[in-house]
Parts: sequence; C-alpha cells; structure tokens
Amino acid sequence: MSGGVLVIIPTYNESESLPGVVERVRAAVPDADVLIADDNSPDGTGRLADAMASADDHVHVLHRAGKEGLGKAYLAGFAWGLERGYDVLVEMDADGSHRPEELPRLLAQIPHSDIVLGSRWVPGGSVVNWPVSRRVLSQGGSLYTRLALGIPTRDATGGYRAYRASALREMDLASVTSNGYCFQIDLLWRGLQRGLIVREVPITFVEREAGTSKMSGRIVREALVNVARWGASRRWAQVSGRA
Ligand SMILES: Nc1nc2c(ncn2[C@@H]2O[C@H](COP(=O)(O)OP(=O)(O)O)[C@@H](O)[C@H]2O)c(=O)[nH]1
Ligand SMILES: [Mg+2]
Repeated sequence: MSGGVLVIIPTYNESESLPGVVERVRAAVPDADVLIADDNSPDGTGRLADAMASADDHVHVLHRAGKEGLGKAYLAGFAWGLERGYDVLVEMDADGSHRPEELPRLLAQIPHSDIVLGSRWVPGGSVVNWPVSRRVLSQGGSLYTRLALGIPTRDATGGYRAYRASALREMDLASVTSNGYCFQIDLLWRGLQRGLIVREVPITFVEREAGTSKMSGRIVREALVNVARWGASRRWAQVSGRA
C-alpha cells in the first residue's frame, strides 16, 4: 500500500505477546499495515510472524540475521517503510506495554505535528505494574535528558511514537548509531534540532505480562554517555556562537 500508516514492531523472543498485539493493532487501526522486525528470535517469533503475514495482507515481516538491538531493527523498519511510500511510521513494542487502542489518539495529532510521542510523564499519562526502580530510572532519565539538552520533553525515552515520513527523511538516519533507550533520545534530539514539531500525548504504559525485558545496564550507560556528549556539544555551540 502506498501512503498510509505503517506500525513497526521490533521483536526478540516475543512469541507469547506478539499475536495478541498484532491482532489489537489490526482492530484499533484497520487501515494501517504492520511490519514485524524480528532479529532471528530463538523462540520462533519469526515463524509466527510469517504465519500471521500469510494470513493477512496488512502484516509484513522483516527477518534480520541476529540480535542487533532495538535501534538497528527500527532503522531497518523505517528504511523498509520509507521505500514503500508510507506517510506515517509508528514505533510500538511487541510486549503489550504500548496499548494499540491508544494509537488512534497518537495518530490524531499527526496533522499538527512531525513527531508524536506517547508520554508516560505528562498529566494523564501513567505506568502500570512497574517496580519503583524502573519508574525512577525512566523519570530520572527523562529529567537528566531535559536538563542536559535543554529540551521541554517530559518522556524522552519512550518507544511509542508516530513519525511523519518527511520528519524521518530530515533526520539523516544513516548517521544514527545509538541503539537502546538512547535511540529514542537520539531521534527526538535530531527532530528538535531541526525545528520539527514534537507533541506529547499521554499514554498508559502497561508492563509486560509475558516474556522478558531486554533492558540492560549497557543500554542505560549508552544513554547516559551519549546525552552528556550531545549536551556538551550543544553548550559548546552556544558558547562558540557567542564568542
Ligand atoms: N528486533 C529486536 N527487537 C528488540 C531487541 N531488543 C528489544 N527488542 C524489542 O523492543 C521492544 C522493547 O523491549 P523490552 O525488552 O520490552 O524493553 P523494556 O520495555 O524497556 O523492558 C520489545 O518489542 C522487544 O522485543 C533487539 O535486539 N532486536
Ligand atoms: Mg517492554
């Protein structure tokens, strides 16, 4: 299909959650297409995705050679969608944390925005079933990012988003190397630096009920280090611009 919405769902060992999420996306936004970007999951998620794709013309699968991280899977998914002329590209987790029923509310903002962020940390947003440690990490990470980069965004690390194709084309995606939460901050920062319109829409993030999180200390460190670097080069640009 040319034009329209592509919902990209990256997967690594999500066989328990994926079918329900895809079904809910198809019900919530029947005109949208779905692209599952699977990193050769050992649990057979890729085969399951193939079965869903052969039963439904709106479902597609991108098989990748091995686990390379969320960022790489999204970049491959964006390239797939941009080549095929979709107007809007959506990021959504496979574990049910991003409720497909909320997608119409995100998409409703696209006519007025370049990037729409599903946000846990604006009024009306929330998180269900998270331990205090994850909540502190997420809110602390967004606060740190806001201060380091001087941006107003409340939820800088969330992964439930809608991008206009034109916004992604402006972002020089070929130069993106960050991968975990940092990938989300990176794309947001690129958008803001280019003057794109970013809007936050409250979402209810529901912690997964099946499968396991791929979050790691390495992912957190990547974000801390890169945000510090971007913040420093922003301040350097301000200072040298004034000199
Ligand atoms: N293709 C791919 N997907 C990944 C990878 N790491 C995480 N994901 C997917 O990214 C989404 C979010 O990951 P998750 O582990 O739930 O992170 P959390 O919600 O922060 O705990 C899920 O759909 C995962 O299956 C990866 O290396 N490759
Ligand atoms: Mg998750």
